[in-house]
Amino acid sequence: MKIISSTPKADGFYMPAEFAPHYGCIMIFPERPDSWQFGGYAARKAFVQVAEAVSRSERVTVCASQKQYENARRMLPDNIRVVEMSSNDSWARDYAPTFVTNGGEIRGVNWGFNAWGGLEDGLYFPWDLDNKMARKLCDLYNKDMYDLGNFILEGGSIHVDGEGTCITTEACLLSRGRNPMLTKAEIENYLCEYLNVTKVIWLKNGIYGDETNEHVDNICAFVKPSEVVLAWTDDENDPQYALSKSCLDILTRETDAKGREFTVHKLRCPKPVTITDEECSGLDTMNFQPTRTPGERLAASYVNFYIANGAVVMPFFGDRADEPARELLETLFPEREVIPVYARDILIGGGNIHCITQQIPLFK
Ligand code: KQY
Repeated sequence: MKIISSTPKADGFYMPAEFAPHYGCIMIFPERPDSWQFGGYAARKAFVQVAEAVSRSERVTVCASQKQYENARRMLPDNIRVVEMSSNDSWARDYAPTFVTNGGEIRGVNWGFNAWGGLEDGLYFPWDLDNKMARKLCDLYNKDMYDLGNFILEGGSIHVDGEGTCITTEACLLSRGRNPMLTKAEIENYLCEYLNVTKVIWLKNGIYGDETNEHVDNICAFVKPSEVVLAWTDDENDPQYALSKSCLDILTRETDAKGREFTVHKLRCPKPVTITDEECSGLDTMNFQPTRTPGERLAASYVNFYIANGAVVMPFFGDRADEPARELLETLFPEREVIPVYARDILIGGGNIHCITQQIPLFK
């Protein structure tokens, strides 16, 4: 394994779309008691269901701390590899490597990670163990790595079509806690060089109340080139409406890197999901402060699904919108099985199924 000082674009490597074939998937076992209620017991069960669903069609590796190793090994089926690795929390999407390919070989990209905003508006401190994971995982998989540790970016803040287009949000990438010394054009240039894209679509916002500064992976996702799903509500009085409508307007007037117009499928959100008193009582405090308050709205969206080789693993919330969302994804992914996982216990941590998974593209 070596660190490469050029860029993926210079070397003919690019980030493939999530719907392209995978070698496997990386996840991290949850345990942090100020993220996951009641010590993470229910979250671990939900993570196991996600891992099991993904493992039906691709290799899954779950990283677990020394403390949780035994639990992870006992709870996960034998076909899932468990590797002891320390982290601060469990968001593989955000700090496992972003893998790029040249159609044969793959390499990792290490972005800097500062817990979604560092000391400005980050969500925990420290984040040093998370920030080392991309390197450790490139070592584990014996893949060379581009090191862009001085540029803050989480994997959940980008989506690509594998054909030159990246979608992101201004709310996140231009936030003060990430790269305040860089202009929008400089940030875009990093995306073009390290994802090897030629067009970046800047949505303004994401999901209302999304504590990541509104990651794109909760609001909009490619289902194929020039075709996306967009989290939607028909309720004009819901603060989500204006955010989703603004995304729709941008996607309607934009074209992708190949000049194609977008087909946008509205994926209607569940009715607002709020955290209960009981759930809050199960969360540890952080610096003597509660991490959630009873009644707080959580950033629930069906767009936060993971596309595995043979499946789409999607969140269910116990809402009337669950089944229509499943039906739409079944129509859009006719060759994959849509597998729902009841994901409230993941949502309480601040993300969902896409946020806790990171795909590794197929390599030769
Ligand atoms: O990518 C994500 N959605 C992670 C959110 C982390 C929140 C920490 N509580």
